[in-house]
Amino acid sequence: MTNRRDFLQCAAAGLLGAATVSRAGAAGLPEAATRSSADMQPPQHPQSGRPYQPVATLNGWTLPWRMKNGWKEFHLVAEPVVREIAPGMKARLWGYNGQSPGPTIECVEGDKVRIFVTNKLPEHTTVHWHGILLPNGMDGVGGLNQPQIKPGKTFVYEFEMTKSGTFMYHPHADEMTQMAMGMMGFLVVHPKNPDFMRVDRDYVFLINAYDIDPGSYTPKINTMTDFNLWTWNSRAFPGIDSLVARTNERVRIRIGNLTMTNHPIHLHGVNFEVTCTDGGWVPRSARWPEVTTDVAVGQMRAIEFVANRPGDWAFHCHKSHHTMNAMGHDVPTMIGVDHRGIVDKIQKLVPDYMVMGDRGMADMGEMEMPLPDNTLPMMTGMGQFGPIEMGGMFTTFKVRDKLQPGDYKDPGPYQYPKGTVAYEWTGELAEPTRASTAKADDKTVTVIKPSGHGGH
Ligand SMILES: [Cu+2]
Repeated sequence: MTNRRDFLQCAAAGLLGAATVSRAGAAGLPEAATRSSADMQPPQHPQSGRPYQPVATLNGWTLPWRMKNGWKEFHLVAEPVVREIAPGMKARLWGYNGQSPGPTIECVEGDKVRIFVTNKLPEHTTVHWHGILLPNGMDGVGGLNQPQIKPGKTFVYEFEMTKSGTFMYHPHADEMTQMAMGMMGFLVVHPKNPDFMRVDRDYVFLINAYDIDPGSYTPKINTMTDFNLWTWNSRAFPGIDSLVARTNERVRIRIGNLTMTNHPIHLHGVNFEVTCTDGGWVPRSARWPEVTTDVAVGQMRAIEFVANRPGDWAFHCHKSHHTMNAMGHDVPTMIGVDHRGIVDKIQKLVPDYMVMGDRGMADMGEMEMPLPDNTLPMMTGMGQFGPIEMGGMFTTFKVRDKLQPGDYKDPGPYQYPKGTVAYEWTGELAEPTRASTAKADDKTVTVIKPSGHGGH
């Protein structure tokens, strides 16, 4: 829950670059609201103007705006920020208005928007408005469409929102560094007709990833694929907000991917359809049912469904390494390795030596090992039945029969009706059918023999 105390009002006088903005005829810059709390701000209904169903940004918030002579004015400040990735770990990132990702910008189809961008980074930047159809000079590719915004300067972007949909913003200047440092945000344009594509709850988040060595705070910006923190809105499970819905509500989840790899996003408990991409709304005749949708690099996918089954449903990236927190990827696979007899000998040489992973890695979910400062356990998060053994890109989608409209608080663990949870069987068991009678510890190669034939 957020309150106004999170917002530190930035006086216009404190900002630089007045000369650069005078062309826009602005008498003073609009408020540059800033926020450092990673709590989700409940959806903000518009203070005035046309109605729409506002979005809920996971562990994020919506940027306030002001109207000035028919223009909707926003103020983004590009700057270094500290982001809590999950309780126990903070990262030094770059973002906008106190956070990475930056605040979500919400407006309405037909709006004329003026976005002031103040650069408080140590190097130049620009902002590109991914997916928005606008005049070429407003597209934000440094060097190609505009000079870069030097440190201390403020630039103005002005364009009309000609279509509704889901878009992203990010720098198009020293992109590799600035995106690896967390500079990105969402831009949602609501349809002019509030009944078009109406949903009851509308969530948004960006997929991002960082490479931060345990014990350190700053991402390694040259990493191309081997990231160790897989995050949604720069948060890792168990630090990611739960999504909630009342039974039978229609829900939309808008997911943008600004990492270096694709993410197959999987939601349990429903069949959904992709209803919008960063190119626009998908016609009804072109949709099909899914339980996983791949969100490729530089893509946005909005999924929609009716939340008709109460419960605590898992919602995660299906690449299993992406539901892990910082871990040594160099840990050898020890399953089946018999340590008996050698542990004592190794411990004489290496007193802290311990056996890990000889029965699989599930023990890691319970193990309480001392961690270096500022890192996260590899597999964390507790459920009502024990460790969930997940980190990274994982959260829960909680559907409840009794939930007030506008209530986005985590309702706690699901109360399962009696007799609806998988249970231990203690009765008689028939002999199970198996592929082979060879024992797994045979030193010979296991051959799966077809049954009922002569064999070979
Ligand atoms: Cu993934």
